[in-house]
Amino acid sequence: MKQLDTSLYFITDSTFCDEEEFLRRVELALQGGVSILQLREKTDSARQYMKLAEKVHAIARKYDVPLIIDDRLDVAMAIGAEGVHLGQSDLPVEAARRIAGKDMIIGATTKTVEQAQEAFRMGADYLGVGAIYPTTTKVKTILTSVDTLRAICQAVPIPVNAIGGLNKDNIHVLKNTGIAGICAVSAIMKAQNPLQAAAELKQAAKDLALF
Ligand code: TZP
Ligand code: MG
Repeated sequence: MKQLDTSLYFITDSTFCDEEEFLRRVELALQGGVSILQLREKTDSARQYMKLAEKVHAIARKYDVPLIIDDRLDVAMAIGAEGVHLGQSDLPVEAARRIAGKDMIIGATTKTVEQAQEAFRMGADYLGVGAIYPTTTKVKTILTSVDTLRAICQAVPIPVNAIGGLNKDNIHVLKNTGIAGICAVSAIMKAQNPLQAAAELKQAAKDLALF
């Protein structure tokens, strides 16, 4: 059985810096206590995605943190990543599970109780739910209320993470929702010091007893 710690789920964004700085920031975030890492690339070719994923995987391994590849099961499998994250227009979880086998961590984005229950039934290991707040990260999403987030947490027995515009100063709204963790892109990726930002986010969640 996979032991999954989604408490501090860091998602990358490589669009605003060069590769060296990107990899440096990813490593700092890992040093700051990230528990699970997602490589999220939108514009690259499969080959570029794979090359970058290999580099990120080598770093994540040093910290014993699982690497999840956004959208692309082929890339995840090609580099031996620990998991894949699928949106509502990506490969269905059921198909991904059939191809990848039982050990691959499969995450799914869901915005309603129905989507969440379906993703669970199809074999998802965890869910991402949001956007809780408006986000500056490039993504096609709509806002999800905290009430819907709470209802999803109650409806499925797998870890549910909140996502979207989250930072240490606004995560208090997630108290008593039943989430297993928080996802963050900008709050860590674009921080002056990603190590400190990750550590502070982790501490804020702990202080608030969010999960
Ligand atoms: N899905 C919903 S919101 C979002 C994704 C990928 C982006 C979250 O980024 P940030 O910078 O933490 O708001
Ligand atoms: Mg995606």
